[in-house]
Amino acid sequence: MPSLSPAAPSPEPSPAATVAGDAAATVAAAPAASDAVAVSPRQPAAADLATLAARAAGDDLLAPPVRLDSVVPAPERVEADPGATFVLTGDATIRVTAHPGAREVADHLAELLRPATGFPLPIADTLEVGPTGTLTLTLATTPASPAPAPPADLGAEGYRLDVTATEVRVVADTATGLFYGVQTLRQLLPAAVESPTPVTTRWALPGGTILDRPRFPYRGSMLDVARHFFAVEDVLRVIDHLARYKLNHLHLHLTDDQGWRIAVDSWPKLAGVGGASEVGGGPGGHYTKADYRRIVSHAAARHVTLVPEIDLPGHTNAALVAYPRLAPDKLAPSPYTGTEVGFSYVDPSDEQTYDFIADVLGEVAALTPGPWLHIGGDEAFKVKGAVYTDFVERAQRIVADTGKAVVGWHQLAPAAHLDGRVLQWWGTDADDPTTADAVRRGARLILSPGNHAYLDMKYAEDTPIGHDWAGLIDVRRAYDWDPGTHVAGVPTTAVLGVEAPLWTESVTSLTDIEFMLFPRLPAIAELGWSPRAAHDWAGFRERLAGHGPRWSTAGITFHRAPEIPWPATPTIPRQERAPQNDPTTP
Ligand code: TNX
Repeated sequence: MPSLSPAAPSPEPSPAATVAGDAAATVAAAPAASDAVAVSPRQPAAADLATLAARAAGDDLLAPPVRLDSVVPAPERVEADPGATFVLTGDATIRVTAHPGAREVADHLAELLRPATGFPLPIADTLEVGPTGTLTLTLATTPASPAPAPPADLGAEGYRLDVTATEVRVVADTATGLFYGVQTLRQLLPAAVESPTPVTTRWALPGGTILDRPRFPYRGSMLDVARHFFAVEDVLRVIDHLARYKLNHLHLHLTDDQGWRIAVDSWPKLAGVGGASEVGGGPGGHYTKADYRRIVSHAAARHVTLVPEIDLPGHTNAALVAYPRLAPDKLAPSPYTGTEVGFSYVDPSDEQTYDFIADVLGEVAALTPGPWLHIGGDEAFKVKGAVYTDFVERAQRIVADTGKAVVGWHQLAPAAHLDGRVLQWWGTDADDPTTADAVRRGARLILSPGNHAYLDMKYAEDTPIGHDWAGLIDVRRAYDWDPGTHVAGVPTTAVLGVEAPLWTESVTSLTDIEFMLFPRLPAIAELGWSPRAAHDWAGFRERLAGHGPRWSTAGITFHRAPEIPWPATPTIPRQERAPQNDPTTP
């Protein structure tokens, strides 16, 4: 199918469409390849071009800045100053505290803004205000900083953002705080900022002050790379999606019955043999240690901590295919490509099993800078009672020996407490005395209730992929619950945070991943970040709606959930781009 041509047919696609305001942002499509020759039936009329020119001239009525209170997740405090719009221009500079972490954030900001604006945005390691509009990133803890200390205790992740007519200033105590200030700054620019190619528009930011910090320290998502394997590039893109919404943990479900996805030098057949399968009979795959380090470093640059999961004692068929001596009957099972659970387990009565666990967890811990090791523990239906708790207690001690803290699904609850132990709640009834008791004994909880936070659940009956065993999860259901009070008998103080898992039995591509993440991931992100007092479905759906054009412009697939008032599709002609948005829409 031929591409629609740009406005003036020419062998070279026009470098940028002219856009203004959120609703029109998606016209900033990537240039088509050399086949842009056909005269399009959707060529703009002269009147359209005149409107575009008027908008580009900067008429605030046609292209008002984004609202200061439109940020997702909702900030703790927002004070708009409608008289003080800042307009980013080609001679703007980025000024940053001379500090390596802050400098990295400044580089990140420049990388976010340069493609769409086409501005050079040079970075200076000085806080002296330049002659023109500047973007300033200040680490308040640096003694040389001339900035006043932030008025509130911003903590390890908070920031203050001030937008005046002459400057945009982010102040934080840490580079992480600056990074989150930059994510907010990005959302205050027109949606066209997401364009991978230059766009001519008025780069206005709304005036005022935002003071912000998270409600919970752990905000995450999980990607199951075991049921289907996903390339490193896909994982990096998911990390970018998390960072956009101030999520700071990526839990990688690295092993399951259908595949073992991480290279382990001391047990090489785990990845080499156990990695060569996946649901549906595809080729599978695994991450080399170099691959995994790439993921770790990309995550670190986005202030995301990796949480690797080696699921034990169940969900281990792939390991048993590679090393039958770990199996209770010492016989090699067939590779598994179905979607049943609960049938496989490593032999809890054989010492070799604990050598295997120590070797694997030791190598994974050495590759992982973050403090956590996740040992699964779910659905080990054939390892019961004391055999199960004894196994878990040994595995927990092996984790502690690596210097990491244990995370496990809430089935770990009956086992003895160990310092720093974290349980991940994935139940659907929110009432589990065993989990509440483990919390009383010192465990903290990550909230992933299956009926609210499971992103592999279908949105609606007709969602083409996904499960429904925990119910249908539309955006409202993903949003309307409180992690702080969700599980009976678990106080807010014991809640470490929230995580939205994506199991991938039916998810086979990056497009599928994004379709299940968006728009529910921002809902979970808001539960993890925003103060409970800001919780408001009516306001959230309005704010979320403004992100549709951002995702379209960035080429991110999303589900056009009917309960969100998405802005109308722009009427301005645009070039065809890769299929996007809702695969259910013809
Ligand atoms: C339950 S949730 C599982 C996974 C499946 C998922 C599908 C959990 C800890 N275990 O093995 O993939 O359901 O929704």
